[in-house]
Amino acid sequence: MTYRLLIGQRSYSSWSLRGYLCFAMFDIPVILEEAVIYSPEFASQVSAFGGGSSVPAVATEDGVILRDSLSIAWHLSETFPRNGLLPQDVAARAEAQNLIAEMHSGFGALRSACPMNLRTAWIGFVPSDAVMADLLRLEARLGAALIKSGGPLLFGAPTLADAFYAPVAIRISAMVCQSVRVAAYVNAISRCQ
Ligand SMILES: N[C@@H](CCC(=O)N[C@@H](CS)C(=O)NCC(=O)O)C(=O)O
Repeated sequence: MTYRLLIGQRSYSSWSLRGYLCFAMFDIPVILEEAVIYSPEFASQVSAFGGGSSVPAVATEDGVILRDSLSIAWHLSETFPRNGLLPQDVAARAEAQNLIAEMHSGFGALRSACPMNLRTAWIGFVPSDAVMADLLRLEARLGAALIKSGGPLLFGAPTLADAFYAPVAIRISAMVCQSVRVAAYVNAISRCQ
């Protein structure tokens, strides 16, 4: 089965990077197509692909278009149960699903204050109270998973949880100081494909 994946620039689009990592980290073959977000052609590129209004989008061989990073993640984890997309252990798997869902629906203050741009770093970024609350929650979530698994990634070996947290972990590392444990995670995830 060969999938087609439509994404935007991975340096500027965290959701595109997540969609890409859902395939790349687990050796799932995919044909990559790239749209240019923030360009006048973007909407027509997504619509020509058969998507909704955003990237990532995936075309399956059955002619279904997956229009959201979460549906892409769930579909691939069900279709490739042997590729290790989620932890084998039932409790760890539930925790990974929790983390993925929370990244998908939460961390709004952090998301809007720290827009994705992996091509630059900021000096003197001062987080607002709301951003700091998100950062503390993020650090608590990552820290708890890393203590339990022993690292270097959230559940030891790479899982979809890393695919979902990598973009935010890497981008906040360029803005704010974090605990040694989370900094080590950022280091580990940066070395993954
Ligand atoms: N909930 C969506 C969010 C995707 C998203 O917001 N993608 C952005 C790029 S990072 C996008 O395509 N924005 C263009 C638009 O919405 O018009 C997902 O998880 O896939």
